[in-house]
Amino acid sequence: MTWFANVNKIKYEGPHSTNPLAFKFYNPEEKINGQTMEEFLRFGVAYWHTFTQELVDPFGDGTAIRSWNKFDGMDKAKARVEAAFELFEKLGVKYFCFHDVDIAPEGATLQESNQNLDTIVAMIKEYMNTSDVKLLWNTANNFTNPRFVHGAASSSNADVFAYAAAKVKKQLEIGKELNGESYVFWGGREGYETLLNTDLGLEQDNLARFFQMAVDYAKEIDFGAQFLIEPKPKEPTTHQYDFDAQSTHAFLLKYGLQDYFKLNIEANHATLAGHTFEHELRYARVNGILGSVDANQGDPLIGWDTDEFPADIYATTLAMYEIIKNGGLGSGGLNFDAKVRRGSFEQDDLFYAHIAGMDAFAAGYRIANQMVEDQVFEKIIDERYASYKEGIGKDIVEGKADFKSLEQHALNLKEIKNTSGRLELIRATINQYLLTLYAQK
Ligand code: XUL
Ligand code: CO
Repeated sequence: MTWFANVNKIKYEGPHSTNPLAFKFYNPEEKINGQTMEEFLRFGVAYWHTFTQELVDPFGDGTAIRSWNKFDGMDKAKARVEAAFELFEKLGVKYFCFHDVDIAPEGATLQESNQNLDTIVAMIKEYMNTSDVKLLWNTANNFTNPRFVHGAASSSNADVFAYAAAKVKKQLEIGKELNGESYVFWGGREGYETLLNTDLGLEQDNLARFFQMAVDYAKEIDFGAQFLIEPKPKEPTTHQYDFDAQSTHAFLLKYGLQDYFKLNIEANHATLAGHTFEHELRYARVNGILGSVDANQGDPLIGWDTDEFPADIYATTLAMYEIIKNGGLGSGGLNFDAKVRRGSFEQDDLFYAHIAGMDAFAAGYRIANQMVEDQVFEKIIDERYASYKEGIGKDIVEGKADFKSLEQHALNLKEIKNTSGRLELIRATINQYLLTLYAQK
């Protein structure tokens, strides 16, 4: 059975190809800095958007035409697995990610849900054994079902806390079974809508208790995946507890969890938080907690999480700069937490979308790599902070200054000379790199 009969294996044809079903910038075998693009970029497909999402929006029903929708229940779940591995293979994507409810329908009871999961996980495992596709990360969906109306680990109801724990426990076991390289916690409803009925202190303490229990259980079953928290400022709750990279970091430090978690940074979550994508990546990177990336983009004109496939090369270039400086993503990757637009409802659009996203990051990688080689930003920053390399600046950095020595320095100053930040020049330089991508230097 083939699910994508119109599509053959996608190949790299170079930047001048006019074949819509070919890569223009992503050449999986090509080595950059000693690593193939495939090894460094570690692209992943998000099961929920690609195989489960019906393309609903808050005002309209789903528009997606999907051939597996002729089935129901477990038959649909099995058809999706077949379609998924065909898409992975044709795209040449080596990783995928899922929530429990994406791969198997929830049953009437927890036992039944777990049985459904076991059946599908066995099928996925067989496909994994006969391909080189690996699990980037899995997670428990503790936000869609009405039982999570008041949250999961931060719910006001202890039974819900227990139910959420049971679901994560099962996903940790599945992650181990499928050799998952990372494991994600996105706090879908871990936050609050109004303080008028909320015990914020208890909710945050409980969330930390939940994370600690997950760490303990992973250790108990010897599941070595990197744990990741995915910050998001709002949506669905008004105030999410994992607002952004910095507040999530503070949370981890407060509860002594910093050695067990890194962050999964999502572009559209960064912009919802009022940050740039590169801000979130930079904060995580310089604090040693950049673990993985949900690669997408938002719509600057709409205030919600639109999860578009990334196409903005300016943004992917600045993102790839951070990832290169991070030395790659380790056991993380670039997971397309992205869905085709509601108007792109045909099944083949799934291929166009992934090709667009992979090419956008591959192009960004090539450009950023050239900029790192030429030390573009390093030179600018070195020069801008040169005053900390000698004299009083060196004393400050080396901990040899105090308020008295600083006052003495200030009293002796004849003038303070600042230098220009040269932002316009820097932007023009970035444009040169963007536009001369394939020009020989
Ligand atoms: C929601 C979101 C999730 C997480 C996984 O905004 O990004 O899909 O990536 O639960
Ligand atoms: Co995400």
